[in-house]
Amino acid sequence: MVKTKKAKVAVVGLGYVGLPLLLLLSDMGFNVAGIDKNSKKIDQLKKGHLDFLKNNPKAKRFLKRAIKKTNFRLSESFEESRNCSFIFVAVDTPVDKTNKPDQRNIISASTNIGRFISKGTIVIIESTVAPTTTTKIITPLLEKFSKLKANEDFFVAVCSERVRPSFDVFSDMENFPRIIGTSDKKIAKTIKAIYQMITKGEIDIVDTVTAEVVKCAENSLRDVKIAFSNEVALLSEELKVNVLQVRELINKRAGVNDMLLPGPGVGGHCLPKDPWLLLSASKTKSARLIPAARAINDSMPQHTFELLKAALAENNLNNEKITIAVLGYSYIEDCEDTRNSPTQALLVILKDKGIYYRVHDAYVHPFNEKTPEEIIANADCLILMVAHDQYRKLTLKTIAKIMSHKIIIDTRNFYNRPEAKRLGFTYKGIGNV
Ligand code: SAJ
Repeated sequence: MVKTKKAKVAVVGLGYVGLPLLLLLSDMGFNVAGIDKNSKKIDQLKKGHLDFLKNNPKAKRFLKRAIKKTNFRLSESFEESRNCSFIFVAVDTPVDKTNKPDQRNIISASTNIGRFISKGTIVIIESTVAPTTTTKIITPLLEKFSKLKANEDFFVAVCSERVRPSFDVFSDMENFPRIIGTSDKKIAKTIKAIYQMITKGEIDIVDTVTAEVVKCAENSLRDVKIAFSNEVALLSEELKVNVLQVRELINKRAGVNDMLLPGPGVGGHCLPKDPWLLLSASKTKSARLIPAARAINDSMPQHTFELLKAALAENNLNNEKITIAVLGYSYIEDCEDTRNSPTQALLVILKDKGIYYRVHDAYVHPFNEKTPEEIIANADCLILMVAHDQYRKLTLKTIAKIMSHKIIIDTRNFYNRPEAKRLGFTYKGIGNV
């Protein structure tokens, strides 16, 4: 059993995964060091200020308690990672413009950890990495800069995070099952012991590459499932059937949530990149389904614009002098995270076509400065991009009264189409026109 009070642990990368992990470990009594290259972030945290977790009561409570402790340290220096029992690596692992893994953060973290690592330390990669990254990139760098031997002097394992930025990160962390990838069976028991202190979920132990494939493939599967729904939605529009009814009847069959929801695109920090991390490990480049799914999902903002164009034409309106009210900027409902948001892609298209738009999103500055009603008032078309709960308070009746033209592009099938029709709207939902 790991002795929490004594065990010194470090978390490298204090983002969406690393910061909650650091706060959780500190609250569990570990002697923790948080390391991040962003000095502003370090200073803010030392003052007890949170940014993306500012609305999370547990995070606020944990940080308030932690900064009073002597065994809670925050630093830009990897000096703090000396003599640790565990070092968790949670740096972000983006892909570049050509969808190739951008390994700079992982390389820099591995190099710096290597410089200070001591015998007995276990390095755990929580970042989602392309398969074989741990064995081919991370471990060799740790050996090179430490002059120590992996699986003798120090150990490396993969345990990719499974938190959802749009849910309570701590409940995910404390309940989700985890998959540990390690090449050393004896060390597996120790790593399992620490994760059993973190999560009530089941813990599986596999080899490193299998663990890396599982994490990338589970998000690739979700991306493919969403692309399937988007493709059926496009077909439904052509056949004038309601994709939501199709989905409901399909899922009713076996009571499983087989078919996901169509939408205006796939945002966030996981699904747009993890499929490319998975495929980057393939040297034969034979993959066709996963890239096709990515292309379908990335085409949905353009499809949203096509629906807008059709709706404007039906009302003898064209691009000049119209005002579009866009509801929702974040990538997912009731969340402030805007990474890869489909609305960002749509606004690029509107701007390119010279179409004037106003945006509302209560979670995202500066789109939270006006009320939804103010953004919608006198607009010619409303595009609902994110199903924020607050929009449920805005009835179609109210919307009908304040718009100049009654046109709705509903990318989340958020509104009731028959009611919209009764109120005289031109209504186009994705897969439900
Ligand atoms: N989306 C759809 N249709 C759907 C579901 C999602 O268009 O039916 C869109 C969302 O609007 C969003 C994007 O896809 O723009 C991603 O949504 P997501 O529900 O997959 O949420 P994420 O990106 O936070 O995904 C995370 C992932 N978790 C981790 O990587 C640890 C993913 O593995 C989870 O399955 C997912 O949360 C979840 O289950 O909520």
